[in-house]
Amino acid sequence: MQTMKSWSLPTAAAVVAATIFFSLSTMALPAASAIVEHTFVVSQMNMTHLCKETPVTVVNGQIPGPSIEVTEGDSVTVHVVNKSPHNITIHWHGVKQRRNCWSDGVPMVTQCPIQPNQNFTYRFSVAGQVGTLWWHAHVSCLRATLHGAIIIRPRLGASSYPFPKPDREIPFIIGDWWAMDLSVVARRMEKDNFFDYFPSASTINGKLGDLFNCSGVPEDGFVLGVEAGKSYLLRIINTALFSEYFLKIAGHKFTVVASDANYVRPYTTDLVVIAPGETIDALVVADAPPGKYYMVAMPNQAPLPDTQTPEPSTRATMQYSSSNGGKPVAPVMPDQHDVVRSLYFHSNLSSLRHPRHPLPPVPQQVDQHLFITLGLGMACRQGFKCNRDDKNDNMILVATMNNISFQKPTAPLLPAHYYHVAGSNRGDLLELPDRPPRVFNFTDPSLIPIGPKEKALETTYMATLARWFRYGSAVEMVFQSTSIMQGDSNPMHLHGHDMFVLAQGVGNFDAAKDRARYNLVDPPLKNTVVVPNLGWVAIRFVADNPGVWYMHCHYEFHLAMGMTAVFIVEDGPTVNTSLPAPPVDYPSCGRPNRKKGSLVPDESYLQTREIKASRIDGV
Ligand SMILES: *[C@@H]1O[C@H](CO)[C@@H](O)[C@H](O)[C@H]1NC(C)=O
Ligand SMILES: *[C@@H]1O[C@H](CO)[C@@H](O)[C@H](O)[C@H]1NC(C)=O
Ligand SMILES: *[C@@H]1O[C@H](CO)[C@@H](O)[C@H](O)[C@H]1NC(C)=O
Ligand SMILES: *[C@@H]1O[C@H](CO)[C@@H](O)[C@H](O)[C@H]1NC(C)=O
Ligand SMILES: *[C@@H]1O[C@H](CO)[C@@H](O)[C@H](O)[C@H]1NC(C)=O
Ligand SMILES: *[C@@H]1O[C@H](CO)[C@@H](O)[C@H](O)[C@H]1NC(C)=O
Ligand SMILES: *[C@@H]1O[C@H](CO)[C@@H](O)[C@H](O)[C@H]1NC(C)=O
Ligand SMILES: CC(=O)N[C@H]1CO[C@H](CO)[C@@H](O)[C@@H]1O
Ligand SMILES: [Cu+2]
Repeated sequence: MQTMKSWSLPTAAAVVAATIFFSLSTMALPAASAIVEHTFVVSQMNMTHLCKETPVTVVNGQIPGPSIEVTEGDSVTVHVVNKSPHNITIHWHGVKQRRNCWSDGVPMVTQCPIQPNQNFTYRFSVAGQVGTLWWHAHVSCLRATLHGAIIIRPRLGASSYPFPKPDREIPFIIGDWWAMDLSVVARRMEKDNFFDYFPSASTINGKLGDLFNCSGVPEDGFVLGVEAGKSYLLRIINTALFSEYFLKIAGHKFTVVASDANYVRPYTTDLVVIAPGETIDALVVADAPPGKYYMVAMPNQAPLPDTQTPEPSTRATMQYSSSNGGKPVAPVMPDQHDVVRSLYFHSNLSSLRHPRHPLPPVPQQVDQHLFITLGLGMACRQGFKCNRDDKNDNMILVATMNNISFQKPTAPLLPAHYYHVAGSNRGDLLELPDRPPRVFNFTDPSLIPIGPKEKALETTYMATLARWFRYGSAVEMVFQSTSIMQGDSNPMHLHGHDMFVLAQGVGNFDAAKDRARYNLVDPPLKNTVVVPNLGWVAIRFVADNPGVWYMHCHYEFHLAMGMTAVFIVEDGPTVNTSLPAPPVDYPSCGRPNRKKGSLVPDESYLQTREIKASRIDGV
């Protein structure tokens, strides 16, 4: 049940596809590249679930929002028209945005937000990428209702998939439903770093399913109609704010064939585990006795003594065309605390090297090593003196990387960096250190409960945390989850780059022992890597995309609480390895501020543009 305002545009009408023919001399392309154009009208409307009318912010009146379906090499143009009362940006999650950081959609990092009644047009290419990605608002909490799939098909058609061609392809979006105004939750979270709200339901393709009801009337559920013997490619996306999910289908197995728009060696399992930010493409063959089968998505939960959060499961139904009535069969789900299954699932992924799908080489030499601890801490609000035991409100709970919590900049960093505005240069922001300031038993569970042991470590502080990388550097990062006040996993997402996942494990990373386990042959390539509960993961990536890139945990509360840094990749030596100028309708915000040391960019944009240009030409 939902009520909607008139802003809902028929999706088809909002999509215009124009085709540009390239005259490439060397190879005949099977189909020409296109410009795929969408208009996203962001608006506020009311939806009713669980007997409660709730204000939601949506694109084109729908949850999930429209899918962007393109072919590898196409260009995408999305006109965002903000008719909502909120500041909005849209992030194209996993799209590499090569030399196009301007369209990455992170407020106060890559752009000023699109303010109410303003428009901005995002333009980007999906060259060199195939598979399932997604888009979402990069504004606190609103991504729960502002998201949709990005589906990139191979230029050579479905017969070029490195797995049997499926009969149908189905987006399968797992999300959460909040029976409350998320903009209110977001304000509360931003102001106090206080989080005491939980999702009311989980959803599949926007539907709550029959585990939920309003006065006994079950909620609508997603039904996947299948024909016996046919195969289905599920493009699974986790858009939820809070949880990693276990997904099972009674009587069926998955063959995982891709993740984060990178093919993986086909891996057959009865359980998919997917964290917020990840995508998993899995083939499901309708090879069970014709009938009805539940597809259950269950949020997992950190084991005790960690705080437990109420997060409900949801289910869809796989229904054979030849089935005649009867109750659906339910799968046997793992224990919700059995989080080691996430480690197993993710450890079983490896990349697929194939002549038709070349992959970049795994960096064998490393220029920079980072060891990054992830955890919680207590910080004092700026300008206050704090004492934890005073119980004053100035000591706030924050999330950290190497014992520093990210403080949001007050003006966007990317234009400041591009135009060399005072305050944005190296030395003006706090550099993310190579390693944490203290070595302790990072994963000791006795640090989870609040008490004297944990208090000795919890003090931390806030700063705008950045790390600079020379163009082309090969970077190794080990993310280590810690147990201060909680033992959560952390799905870490890097913008603008994919990361090779070399190894992962539980406990403390032990360089001597664990480096020997690195997979340098066929590690999976991901934009979001899951750092296991009280465990670690080691990745490598090449910093070859100039710009200012967000790197953060994809759990919304960790993100809002500061488990974030920006990675600043410097320009390379040539024009085609440097960031070009911003787009013409690039939004601006705030009054110009020329104070030295301020991060606020100003009108010197235009004057310094020439300096920038000559710097590029001069090298
Ligand atoms: C949503 O419901 C509220 C309360 O009933 C109402 O004031 C508001 O106008 C509604 N909004 C829309 C967009 O219909
Ligand atoms: C935004 O786009 C809409 C629809 O194309 C248009 O009607 C409106 O004038 C634009 N607003 C601004 C501020 O450009
Ligand atoms: C792969 O998954 C299986 C089944 O869950 C598990 O037993 C095995 O340990 C996993 N492999 C790795 C390397 O974790
Ligand atoms: C860390 O703590 C855990 C749990 O108490 C313990 O099993 C482990 O041996 C400790 N590790 C180190 C390096 O002290
Ligand atoms: C973080 O830094 C503060 C201040 O230097 C220190 O008191 C605290 O123990 C550190 N905590 C961790 C986890 O490193
Ligand atoms: C940049 O251009 C040069 C010369 O045209 C070419 O050799 C090089 O491969 C290009 N580099 C990238 C990263 O596109
Ligand atoms: C929206 O963004 C502008 C520009 O940064 C800012 O001044 C304003 O306070 C923001 N509004 C809200 C509701 O956050
Ligand atoms: C929101 C709502 O009406 N929930 C109801 C679902 O059904 C159970 C029992 O069947 C009720 O207890 C809930 O109140
Ligand atoms: Cu996290």
